Amino acid sequence: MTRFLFGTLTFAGAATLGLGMAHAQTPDLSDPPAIDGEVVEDHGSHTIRMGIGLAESSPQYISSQYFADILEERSEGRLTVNIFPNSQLGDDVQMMEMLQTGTLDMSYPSSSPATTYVPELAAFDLPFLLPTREAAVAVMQSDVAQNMLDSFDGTGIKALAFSENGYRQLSNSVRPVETPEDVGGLDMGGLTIRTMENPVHLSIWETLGANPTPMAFGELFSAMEQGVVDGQENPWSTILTSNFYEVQDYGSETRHVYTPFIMMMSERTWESLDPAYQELVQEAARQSAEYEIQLATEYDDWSRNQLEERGMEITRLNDEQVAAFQEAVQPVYEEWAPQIGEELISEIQAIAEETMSN
Ligand code: TK8
Repeated sequence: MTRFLFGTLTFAGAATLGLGMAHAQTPDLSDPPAIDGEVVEDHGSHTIRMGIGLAESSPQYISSQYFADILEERSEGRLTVNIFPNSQLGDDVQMMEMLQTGTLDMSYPSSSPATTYVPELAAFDLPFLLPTREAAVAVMQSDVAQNMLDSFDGTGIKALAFSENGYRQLSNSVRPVETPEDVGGLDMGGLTIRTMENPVHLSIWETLGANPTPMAFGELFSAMEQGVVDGQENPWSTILTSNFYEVQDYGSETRHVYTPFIMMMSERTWESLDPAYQELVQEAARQSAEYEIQLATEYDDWSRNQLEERGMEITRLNDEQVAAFQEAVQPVYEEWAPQIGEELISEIQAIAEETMSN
């Protein structure tokens, strides 16, 4: 336990002080919950390779490190997790394929590119479906979400837990965006926007009059740098920790989609683990996912403020402007709700509404 605490403090300290005078690299982050639970007896040693898309300063990485700490602590060092950040092993789509073939043990993609395995996940891609984080978290912790995780059975992927990628915000290098017309351009020409590899997202940006270009996350920075695309959309924390602000002058607080992450393991790796280790992995995934949501929450507004401090021009939309975007993307519902399932969408809306009436 002492060793763990020391490790954590050192890490947090380095993260806070590391980048010197100019800017803090992380907000004041909650410490991870103490690691409790029994030590799992010896069932052999495993080294688990985990590839993630985001950078070392992201909530995704910091919480994955906590996952690794739980496994290591509770297996007395027999389970080791090596985390490879920054899409260095591949993008979300490639890493999921690697999980299927067993060439990678774990990954942490967005739910959006995983709709090729579990189509119901596309419910999360519907614009403005989850108006508050509380609603989003309640949905991710619901039976509806657990069913989606269970639906990975047989794909070669064991889906362990949902956590938060977060509310997506639009950034671009061309002009401030306040209205759908600013995206679609009319006489200005629509913005070329990189989207995730997901058909609902494609439909959102087509409907708004942009030129959507699906692209792997790992290629995005240089695509923006070289002007191949004008913009992209991701949570403020990603725009900050992946340094997108260096090549994007404008941001708009659109909050158009709440994207979950899903922590995943290769079914081959899962099956190679003793049931006692499986239980530990599942528990650690849940605990670290919960911690990730907390970190993502702490990062969100702080990241936006950091981006402003670093010179990004950020437009906060008023209620009318948000309503104009909601109105403009209505055709996306008409196109996709029947395919995703009206009943599923109603169930999700009911869970969301319950949190908001409390
Ligand atoms: C990271 C991705 C990313 C996602 C995207 O692996 O592709 O834009 O939001 O953060 O999952």
